[in-house]
Amino acid sequence: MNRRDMILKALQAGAFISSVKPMQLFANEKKDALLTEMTGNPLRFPPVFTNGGTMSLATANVNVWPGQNTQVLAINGSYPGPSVIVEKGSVFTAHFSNQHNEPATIHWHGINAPELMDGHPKDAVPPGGNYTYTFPVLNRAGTYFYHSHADMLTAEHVYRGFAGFFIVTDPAEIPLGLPRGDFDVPLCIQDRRSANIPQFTYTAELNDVMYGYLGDAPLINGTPDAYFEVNRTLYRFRLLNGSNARVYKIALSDNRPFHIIGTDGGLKDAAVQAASFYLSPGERTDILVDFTPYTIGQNVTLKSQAFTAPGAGSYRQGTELNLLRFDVTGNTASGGIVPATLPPITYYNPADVKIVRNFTLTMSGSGMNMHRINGLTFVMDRIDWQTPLNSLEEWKILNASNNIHPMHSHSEQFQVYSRNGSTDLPPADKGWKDTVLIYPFETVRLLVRFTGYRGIFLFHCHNLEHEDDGMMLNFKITDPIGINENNSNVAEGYVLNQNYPNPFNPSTNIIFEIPKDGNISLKLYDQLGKEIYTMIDGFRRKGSYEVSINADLINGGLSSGEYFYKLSAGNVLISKKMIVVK
Ligand SMILES: [Cu+2]
Repeated sequence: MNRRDMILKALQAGAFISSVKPMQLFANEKKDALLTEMTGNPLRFPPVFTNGGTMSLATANVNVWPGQNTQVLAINGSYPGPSVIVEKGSVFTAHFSNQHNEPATIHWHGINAPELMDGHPKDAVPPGGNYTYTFPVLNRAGTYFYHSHADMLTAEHVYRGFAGFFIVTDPAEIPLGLPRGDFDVPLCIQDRRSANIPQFTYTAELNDVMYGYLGDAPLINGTPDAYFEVNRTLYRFRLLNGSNARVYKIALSDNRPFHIIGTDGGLKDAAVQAASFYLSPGERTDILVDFTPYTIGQNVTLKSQAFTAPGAGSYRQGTELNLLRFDVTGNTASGGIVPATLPPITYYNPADVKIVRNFTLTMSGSGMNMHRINGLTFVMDRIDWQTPLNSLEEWKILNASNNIHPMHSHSEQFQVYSRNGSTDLPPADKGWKDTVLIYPFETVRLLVRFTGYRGIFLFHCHNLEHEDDGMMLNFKITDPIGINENNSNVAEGYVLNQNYPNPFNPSTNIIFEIPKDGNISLKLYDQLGKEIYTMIDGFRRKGSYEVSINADLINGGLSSGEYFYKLSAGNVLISKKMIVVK
């Protein structure tokens, strides 16, 4: 059944709500065009999450297809989950309440969060349990994502609805003149199976594990046959591929070009014109679309073009799909522009690479654990490699399988350096990334440096069936230069307490004790271990001391981020981490 047949069938069943405008009713269009105009559902938007509030996971019945109940796995009863919108530098907090009958975690995809806030499956919250996620928002402004990351349940949870936007804003970007407010529109693209309408039935069989659980019915922000009324002006669309496995080749139905302005980790360093780009599961791309050339009453459709993957594994991928119809209905101007310049991005220099890691992606055998990285499948408590802080690494990933793999790294963003040796990258690759699509038999080189949190993080395929099949490894970010917030705060009678408040802006206090008279120092370091400020350096009598510092008065003002303070006396060295949040 093609889409038109589906629409007709749905019309016969009375399933669609008419959204006709009088103007469109009387438009002198041929019947086919009028039918298209008359059908569809207005694009929905999830509610905005109130920072500091509760995120409660439970099954819920919602209307995805009008007039029919779909049982979903929802956050606060909403599918997709409520959209988090937080400002860079603020502290994000969500009190997670797991009211579902399976273990669950929330992973903040693309967000740089401490190990215990990252939603690793080892930190699963049991049914009935609660957990508070809280961390300073260190990322650049951009379009991020949150979703389930429960062990071997991620794919089913996400398919059933457990996912949402995590959007970071930054007032510093306002002067760029990008479209804002009603003209800044997040679009989460997912696919479901029309054969199961109205349910999100998830029964992954062998082919689904091999290739991913692919659907034929696209939902945009949970809206089937979605349309969105636009004005004849410039819009920013934040595209998130929240699908389990489907890759989209995004384009407009008339092939009119648009501008790509953002990748996974926020704005690119230039707006680049393009007529299409690939968006694989977990990836985000922000684009500017100008509707000025259209006339009122016209429409144009955001679609996924047919494509063939360069390899044998294009099974059911590459299907042409209509995603979202834009109905041009007004003349209100957004006031937004395509910026001539965007803030620069410093690109890593491959000459600075300290460590090269090779990853080979394979698919072999049948049943469970077909998908492997370096021959391995995921083991919860096995650390597959250690990455030292602050060292630039090259990750050379060879896809030795006949299937598409979108590879995702937790913790900090990376940069794509080359594809099959070519550094002439498509515009959606160039910028900050956390997920990269790797075609069959392709080699992609990434450059990555972790500068912040230590601990255990994940590297995995974001085809969620592949991930749950074990295509995932643990790596541990370690601290070889001796700055470690996890050590004891007591050594040989010396005591260094956690500063308070923490995170802080601009002032904080540090209390320490020394058990005997002698020379001590208390100094502040940045994440690279560079000494940036001396609080005390000299003789002190035995006793307890309190020191206050003001971040605004150090080195012309410290920016948001992690810093370390060390107390040293003879052979004794104690260090703690502090966080500045502007
Ligand atoms: Cu994969």
